[in-house]
Amino acid sequence: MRRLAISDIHGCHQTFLALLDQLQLTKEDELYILGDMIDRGPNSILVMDHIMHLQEEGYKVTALMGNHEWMFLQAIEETIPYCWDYRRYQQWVKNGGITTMLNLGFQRSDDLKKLDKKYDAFIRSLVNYVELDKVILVHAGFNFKAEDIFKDTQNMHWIRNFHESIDPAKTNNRIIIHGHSTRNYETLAQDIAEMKHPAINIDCGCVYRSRPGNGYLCALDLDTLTPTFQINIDAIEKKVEEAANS
Ligand SMILES: [Mn+2]
Repeated sequence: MRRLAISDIHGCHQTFLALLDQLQLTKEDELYILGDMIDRGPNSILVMDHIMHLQEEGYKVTALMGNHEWMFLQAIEETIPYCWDYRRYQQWVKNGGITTMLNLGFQRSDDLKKLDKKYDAFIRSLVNYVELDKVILVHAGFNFKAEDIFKDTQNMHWIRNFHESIDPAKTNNRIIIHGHSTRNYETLAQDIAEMKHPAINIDCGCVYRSRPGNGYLCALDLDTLTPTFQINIDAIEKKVEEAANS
């Protein structure tokens, strides 16, 4: 039985499947998806479909909320008629949500009223963090200025550059495993070996295929702290890649 974490798939469905194939995932394993499953990449819907499919088939898959799922949730809430304000919808669309809208065949915020209930339920089922014996899993990280880091949900989705501020007393000496801020895949193994701070960022910028040091999806074994890499194999349309790089 292994425990594995994958983060920031960002709609890269083929790459996700290829990584699962490399891992030869079994129903004994536990797989944690650390958020940002959607937006920017070619097919966010197929990524969500596959995660739901694995869960339905009896695989132990736990999905966490990233800032992109949070923005999507805000955009869905936006369609409630009496709070008619497009800012939150626009925030999501400008931050890569446009690709998810295209996948859904939607063109306007109003169309989100037609969103299949299974996606609505899936987005609302996501958890903000998971505590295991030796590690804590979260999308972005934690705000250690907070009295109780587990109550600051917004920072779990959005925080960057928190490693220097980690207070091990607040995490019970566990290692924080997270994504959200793209990092160079080539230095990941070295960073794990050195472990300057009790945190590991596994977001190797899968969707940013043309950026040096990015374009890989990573699965981290949470017991051995061994990474497995999958190069991005998704056929990303040029316009999507340009939008992702802007
Ligand atoms: Mn993110």
